[in-house]
Amino acid sequence: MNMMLRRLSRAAAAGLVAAAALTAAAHSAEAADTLGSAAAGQGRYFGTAVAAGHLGEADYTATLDREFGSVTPENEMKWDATEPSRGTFTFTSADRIVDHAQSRGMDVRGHTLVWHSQLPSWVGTLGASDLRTAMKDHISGLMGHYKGEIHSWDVVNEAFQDGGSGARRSSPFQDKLGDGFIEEAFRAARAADPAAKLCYNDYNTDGVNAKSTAVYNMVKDFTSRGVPIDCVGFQSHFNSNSPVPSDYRQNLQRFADLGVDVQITELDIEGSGSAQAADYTKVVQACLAVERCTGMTVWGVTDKYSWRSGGTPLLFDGNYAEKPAYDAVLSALGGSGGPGEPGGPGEGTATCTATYTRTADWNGGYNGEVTVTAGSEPIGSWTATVTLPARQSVSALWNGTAAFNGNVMTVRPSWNGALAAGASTTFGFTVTKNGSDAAPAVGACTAS
Ligand code: 9MR
Repeated sequence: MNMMLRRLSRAAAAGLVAAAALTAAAHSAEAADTLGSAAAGQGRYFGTAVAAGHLGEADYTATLDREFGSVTPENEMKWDATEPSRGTFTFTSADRIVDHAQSRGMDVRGHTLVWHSQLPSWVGTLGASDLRTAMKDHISGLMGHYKGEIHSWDVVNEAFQDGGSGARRSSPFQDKLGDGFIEEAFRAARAADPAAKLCYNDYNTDGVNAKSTAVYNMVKDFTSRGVPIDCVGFQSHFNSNSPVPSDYRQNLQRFADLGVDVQITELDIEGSGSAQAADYTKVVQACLAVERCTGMTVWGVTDKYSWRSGGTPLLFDGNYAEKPAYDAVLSALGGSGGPGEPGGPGEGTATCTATYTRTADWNGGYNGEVTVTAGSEPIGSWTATVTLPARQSVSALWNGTAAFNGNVMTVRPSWNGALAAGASTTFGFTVTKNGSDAAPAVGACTAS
């Protein structure tokens, strides 16, 4: 089998393929009443920022692995971390996070490709033409390394100024390449990894205001001219100076109405107790009310490692105890009933069905999509098998993790394991025909 998937080749190098797939399945089946599984039951992901340096702490990883379906490397994919000198890429810390996530069946958000901050000094010394080349090389080098492994990338981060001007922020990119750098970055990103959702990400854009309207106008311009953009990230760092806006949902909805997904990308809310819990509820409810709000990420696992640790803005305290804000989020996500409890996966007979369609076709290959639908009970996880005709091979897979045995591909969920009764999810894959145009056979779906 000609496997070109990075996720499998990197795992195979560590001798982890089979073990990783089994761990992911076992984990998903157990994690019925957690943030990640409750959000998945609503068709959303629930993620967290992760720092590679904390993965060795048992309580940190236990909380991460139990609760979250998606991870965002907090600093490890930034330009200073990945290309400290021109053309020399270092992925060690980011790989640690991606490997950890994949071995537990979690998905990964990429953060971030082009940003004025955490930028190595060599970038600022380049002239316009060299800077343009360096920006595109950075995008293709970083996205290429993780091709097919990242569900959404923050392509450009924080390119607009605060305040009422709606102007772009000064940066080497803005100052030397002008407004067009954003569009150039998105085009380069689409070419580097066509399967990844491409997001513009910013802060203080959570309500309707001059800054968010400037971003809105850019997205509107992009979608009208066919510039590739799929999503807008709303960082959502809130405190008493910057509270959850009353028009938060309305603002998310106006972006969604442009035809892009919206994501809450760096959520944290300073405070404590029931007031903090109520604010978290507002945010979750706003996302759930907007059909194109595809997921939420909190900016860290525990208060003690938050960039605003003094403001205790997260869902777990410094001892990893669940705060009232945690209960509020879980409840707003509809979480109730652990495995075997009323309403929880495993209570009755969990079943699912899998159906296959070919979604694209060209001379040398095709894309297939399998829709997995839960039966009359909610499910915590699923497994579907796809048997490939002789000679065909899989070159990419998304929204699932695969293990191969000869020509049989066993697919388990990445972020999309838990499904409400009757709800569906899909996974997709690209096949190289190698001269055979026959259709693959999709076997029975099993649920737990
Ligand atoms: O949480 C990140 C912190 O560890 C870094 O020191 C900081 C450096 O700028 O970046 C923090 O993350 C930021 C994110 O990348 C972009 N949006 C604002 C976040 C909080 O500052």
